Amino acid sequence: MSENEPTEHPANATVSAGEPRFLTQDDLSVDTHQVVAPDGSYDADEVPDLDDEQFQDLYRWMLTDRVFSKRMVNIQRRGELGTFGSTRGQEASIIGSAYTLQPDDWLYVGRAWTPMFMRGVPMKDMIMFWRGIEEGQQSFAEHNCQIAISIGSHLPLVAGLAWGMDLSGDDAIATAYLGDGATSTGAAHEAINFAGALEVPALFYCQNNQYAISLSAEEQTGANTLAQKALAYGMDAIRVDGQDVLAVYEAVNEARKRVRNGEPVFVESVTYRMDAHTTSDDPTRYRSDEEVDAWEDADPLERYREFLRAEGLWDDIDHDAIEAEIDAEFDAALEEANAFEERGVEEIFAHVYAELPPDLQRQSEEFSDLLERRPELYDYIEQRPKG
Ligand SMILES: Cc1ncc(C[n+]2csc(CCOP(=O)(O)OP(=O)(O)O)c2C)c(N)n1
Ligand SMILES: [Mg+2]
Repeated sequence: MSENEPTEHPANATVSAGEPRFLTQDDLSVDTHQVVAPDGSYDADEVPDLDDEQFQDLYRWMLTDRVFSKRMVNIQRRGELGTFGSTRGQEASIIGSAYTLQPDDWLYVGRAWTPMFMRGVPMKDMIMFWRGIEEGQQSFAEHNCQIAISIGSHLPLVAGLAWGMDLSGDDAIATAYLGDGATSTGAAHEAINFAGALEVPALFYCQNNQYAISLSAEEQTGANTLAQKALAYGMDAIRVDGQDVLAVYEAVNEARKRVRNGEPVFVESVTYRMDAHTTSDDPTRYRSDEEVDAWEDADPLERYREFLRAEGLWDDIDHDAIEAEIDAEFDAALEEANAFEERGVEEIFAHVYAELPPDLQRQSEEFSDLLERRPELYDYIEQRPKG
């Protein structure tokens, strides 16, 4: 046998002799899919097949996402919300992907709120969710969607949901949005492995927004890209420019078709979180102004506006009027959320079990007794976080 010449192995793998050859990161070259370049140029033949109304729709939803984040941060600053995680900078990544999903698809999100509105969830319920009020989540569930706050916890659920959908022959998929940080959780490995091994209709949409709170993506992993992680689990992957809404739409639309055919897919969307992780975070402590300015230049709405102008669609879009409509929708939603009735503190025992297990039943009774005996304790209980 000559050196390094591959021969057929009885186990059906090729073997090689001579110097041991290691697989390296460099064996893999991962491209980033793009339709519209940062300078706004594009090849007209490569534009995804959407009609004018859909192109305009994408803009409206991206603007909705931006306005919603701005308003939520503002009301938090006024003391009307506990905390909030802004999505400014990630609008193309969020909208381009969610636009491909169908109402029966299950959607479990990380940092992405507008996809819920796209499915019919009222803004009021999202405000309530961020105030810690459970009722908000009831309407999420009615629209086949939920938010995972515990990082990565939703990934095995989505793999399981997809398995169930497959077994019952549903014409739909299960989708998980996750962050760069979530790819380091044990749950991500279990879920992606499970989905890859069982070929369930699960789509993993990873928004690499360069940070997991203060930990940069480079510090997060030794892998060159997040997309390549999926390959180890036998799952196909694509990396896409998350500032380019058309590229995201196209990549995820193709991914969804594959997933529907029982080929799970992992998508890495390369984007940036322009604001703080949440309103409780101070990003100036871990990233430079130069870096933020560079990404400000990669604004996804601006890039998409260049495209719309070139296509002659911008003249039909009244940006100011759309923004005013979204603001009015937010005002109405806030008013409704503010009108929500004050909660009973006993409710900490509600919502998880249809029938309270004996232990919790006992605690619930003790708690009620205590409050009856010492009503002054109410002074120390902060009810729902209106402020
Ligand atoms: C299991 C768990 N550990 C820690 C946290 C605290 N935490 C909240 S968000 C976050 C970082 C998430 O980063 P990433 O997955 O990149 O999502 P992003 O917030 O950037 O969208 C952490 C550690 C949590 N919510 N859940
Ligand atoms: Mg992140």
